[in-house]
Amino acid sequence: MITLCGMSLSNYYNKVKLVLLEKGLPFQEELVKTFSNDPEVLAASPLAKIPFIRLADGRTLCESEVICEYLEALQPTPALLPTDPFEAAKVRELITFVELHLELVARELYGQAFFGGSCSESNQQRVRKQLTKNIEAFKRLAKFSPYIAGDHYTMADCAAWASLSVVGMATKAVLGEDLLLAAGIDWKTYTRFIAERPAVQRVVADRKADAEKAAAAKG
Ligand SMILES: N[C@@H](CCC(=O)N[C@@H](CS)C(=O)NCC(=O)O)C(=O)O
Repeated sequence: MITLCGMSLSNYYNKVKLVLLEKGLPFQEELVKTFSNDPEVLAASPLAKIPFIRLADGRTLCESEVICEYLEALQPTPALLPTDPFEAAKVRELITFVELHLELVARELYGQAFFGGSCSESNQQRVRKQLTKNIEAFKRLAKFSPYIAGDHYTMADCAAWASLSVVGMATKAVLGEDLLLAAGIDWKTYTRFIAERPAVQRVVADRKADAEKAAAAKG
């Protein structure tokens, strides 16, 4: 059985979990926190980033998109990538835009938005400028008709569902304006639509239960 390592607070963890659930692959979860120094964690994920997976024979794999591609190859149905190679590449192109050009740029704001840290005024301005440009570019690719890549649910929806809300909330919290909504990307309606899927509901319920457990433990 596959073991998914990480924590449900992580958007990348939830993206992989969503793919596992959509494909009906049996898996178990193991709590691994970020910034681990554990040699076993570093052997599996050299930058100690989550998520990573461990197979029954002990082999491990990190980087969420690499993991999702492995899962797609392992269990091709239900397909989360089109069979046409070009259309599949278009889905991957969207995932790159969501994760590299939106999420990774917005990530600089997370410390202040979610974890009580701070982001300097100059960094905020830099992030705002870069994100504003990247969001316009993303709009040229994303379809939302009704899914992000068109009329089929794909791996790009797993990535977008997991990341767009975080980008929206972080920009609202730190920059005073949800840059996605301001650019006309109605991620809230899209997220609600995607959340009709049972797999998404399970991910959301688990994340909520884990957050409540963590809050109770803090007292
Ligand atoms: N490119 C990585 C990004 C994963 C990532 O950044 N995970 C975050 C949690 S959401 C993390 O581990 N952060 C701690 C760190 O960067 O050291 C992936 O797709 O798996």
